[in-house]
Amino acid sequence: MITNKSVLAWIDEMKTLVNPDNVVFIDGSESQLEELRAQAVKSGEMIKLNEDLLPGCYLHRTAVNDVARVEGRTFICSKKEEDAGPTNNWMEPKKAYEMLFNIAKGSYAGRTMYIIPYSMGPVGSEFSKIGFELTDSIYVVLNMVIMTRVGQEVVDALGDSEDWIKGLHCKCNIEEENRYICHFPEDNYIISVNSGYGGNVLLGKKCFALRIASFLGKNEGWMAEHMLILGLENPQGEIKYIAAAFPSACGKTNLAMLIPPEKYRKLGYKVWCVGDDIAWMRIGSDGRLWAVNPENGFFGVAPGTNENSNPNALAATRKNTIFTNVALNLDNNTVWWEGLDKNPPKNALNWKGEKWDYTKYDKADKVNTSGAHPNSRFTAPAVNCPCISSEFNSGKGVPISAIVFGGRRAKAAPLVYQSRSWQNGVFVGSIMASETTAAATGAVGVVRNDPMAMKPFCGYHMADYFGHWLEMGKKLGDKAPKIFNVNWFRTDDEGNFIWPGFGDNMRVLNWILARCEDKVDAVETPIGYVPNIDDLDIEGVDVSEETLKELLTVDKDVWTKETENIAKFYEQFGDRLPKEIKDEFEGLKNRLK
Ligand code: GTP
Ligand code: SPV
Ligand code: MN
Repeated sequence: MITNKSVLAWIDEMKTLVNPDNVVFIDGSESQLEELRAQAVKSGEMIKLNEDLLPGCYLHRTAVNDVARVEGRTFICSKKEEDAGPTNNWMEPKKAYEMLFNIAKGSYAGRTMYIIPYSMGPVGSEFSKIGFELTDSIYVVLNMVIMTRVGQEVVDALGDSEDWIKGLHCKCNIEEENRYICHFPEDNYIISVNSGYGGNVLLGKKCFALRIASFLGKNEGWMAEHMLILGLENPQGEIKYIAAAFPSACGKTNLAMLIPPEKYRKLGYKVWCVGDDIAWMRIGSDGRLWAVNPENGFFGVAPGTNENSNPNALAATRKNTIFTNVALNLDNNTVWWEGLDKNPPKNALNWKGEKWDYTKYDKADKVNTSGAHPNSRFTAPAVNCPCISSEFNSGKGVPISAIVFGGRRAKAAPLVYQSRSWQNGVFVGSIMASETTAAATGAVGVVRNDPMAMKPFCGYHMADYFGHWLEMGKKLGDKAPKIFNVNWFRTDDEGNFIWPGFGDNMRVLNWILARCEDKVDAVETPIGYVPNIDDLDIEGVDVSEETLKELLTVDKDVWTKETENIAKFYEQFGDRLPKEIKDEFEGLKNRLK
C-alpha cells in the first residue's frame, strides 16, 4: 500500500491519462507473482518451460520489430539542447511530454496498470535510489522483479520522501514509428512507449541506473557507469576488486563470472561476481572509490553462453529465469541458442515462433536463419550465480583497485595497456571505439566511438561527463584506481580471434593487479604501458610467443590513423572538451611522432 502523497498524486494523474481497466500494486509476494505467471501463460505472453529441467523458467518472444535497444529513438529531454550534448538525441521537454502523453492517452484501455515500486541497490542502503514504474506488461513486471528489488519494503523505505524516479511504460501497439524512449533528467522522469524489449522497457536498468543516474551522479559527486564489478581472490585469500566498462555485448557478463584456468584454480585463485552491467561508484570515508551493483539480476546475452565459455552464467539460468527470443526445443520443452552446444534441436521453433530448420543456418543472415535471435537474452536472479560475491548485497559496496576499459577491435588496441595517470586514463576511456553488436538496432560490426562504453547511456553532455571523470580523479588523488584498457578481440588476417579469451582473461587481470601493487615492470609505448613479454603468463594456452608479441604490439601507423578518427570525434565537442583531454591528445600525438 502506498501513502506517499507525491507518489499517489502522480499515479492518479497517470491513471486518468492511460485509462486502465484495473490497477494492481506489485507487493513482491510470491503468491501474486505466481498468479501473474499463470495469467501470462494463459494469454500466451509467456511459455512455461520443462519444470523438471528448468524449474520456474519461462520463454517470451518479443515482436519481431522489437528485439534490441533503439538508440535512434532514445532522447534526452533536457531544457537546453546543449545540455544533452552532440552524442544524444534531444527533444524539447514540453514538446516531448505533449507527444508522449498523446501516444499514452487511453492506451491502457482493456488492460491492467501494474505499479512497480523498486529499489536500485539494496533496499534502504545509502547508495540506493527508488523508482516507480507503471506498466501494462506482465513480462515487464516479472523481469523487474528479477532485475531490481521490488515490493512493499521499497515503499516503506521511501516513506514520505519526494526523492524518487517516475517511470511510465506503455506497450501501446508496439509500433516502430511511434517508439520513443525519453528521459527528463531535470524532472527525474522516464517515459517509454511502443516497445516491449528489455533495455527499452525495464526502466530501472539503462534508463534510470545509467541515463538518469549519470546526471544525478554528476550533480551529486558520484559515478554511474556501464561496468561489471568483480573480485579476484588470490591464494592468500585477499580479494581485490576491478570495475570494467565494455560496450554492449562485448564481454562484461563473461568477465564478471570467469572461471580461472585450471592452473590458477589449483593455486586457489577465484573470481567473485558483484555485478555484470552497471556500477554506481562513490568516494568512501577512507578516500577510496567504492562500487555497488544497483541491480538484482542479470539480463545477459544468451548466444555464446555455454558450459565452457561461462558455466556460472549458464548455471544461473537453470531455474527461475525468463528467456527472451531464444529457440524452443519442442521435444523436451527446453530452450536453445547458438553456441549453447553442438546439438541444435531437430524439432524446434525459432525465436519468432516459426518451425525452424537448423541446417539452413547462414552466418551472413543470422537474424532470419538462426534459432535464437543474436540479441536473445536471459533474465536470471543474481542469487542463482554460483560465484556471486558475498558483498553483493552490501550497501557499502566494494573498494575498486583498477578500472578497465575495453572493446571489440580487430586491430588497433593491444591485449592490454595501462594508462599513464588518471587524467591519461580518462583520455583512454574517451577514445574508446568498438565494433557495433546486435544489442542495439542497426548495422553490426562497424567501428564507432563509444567513450567509456557510455555513448548510448550518458544522460548529459559527453564533454561534461569527461570533465566529471577528471573531477573525480582530483578528489581521489593518490587513492584513485589505476586505469587500463583491454581488447580480447584482436584477429588474424582471416578474422579469427588470436587471444583465447574467457577464463584465460584472468591472466591479464593478474598482470593488471600486479601493476596496481607495483609488483611488475612494463614497457612504455606511445599509448601507455604494455606488459613485458615474460610477465604475461601464457603457460597452458594455445598462444605462441609470436602471437603474444603481436597481441602486445602498438603499431605507430595504425595509431597515427587512429588520431585522425579521434580528432574527428572530438570536433563535435568544440570548446566544451576539457583542456586536460586536449592536452592528453596532444601528448599522444607527440609521442607518436
Ligand atoms: P551487455 O549485456 O549487452 O551489456 O553485454 P556484455 O558486455 O555483458 O557482453 P557478454 O559478456 O554477454 O558477451 C557478449 C558476447 O561476447 C558473447 O557472445 C560472448 O560469447 C562474447 N565474448 C565474451 N567474452 C569474450 C572473450 O573473452 N573472447 C571472445 N572471443 N568473445 C567473448
Ligand atoms: C546492453 O545493451 O548494454 C544491455 C542490454 O545490457 S539492454 O538492457 O537491453 O540494454
Ligand atoms: Mn549493458
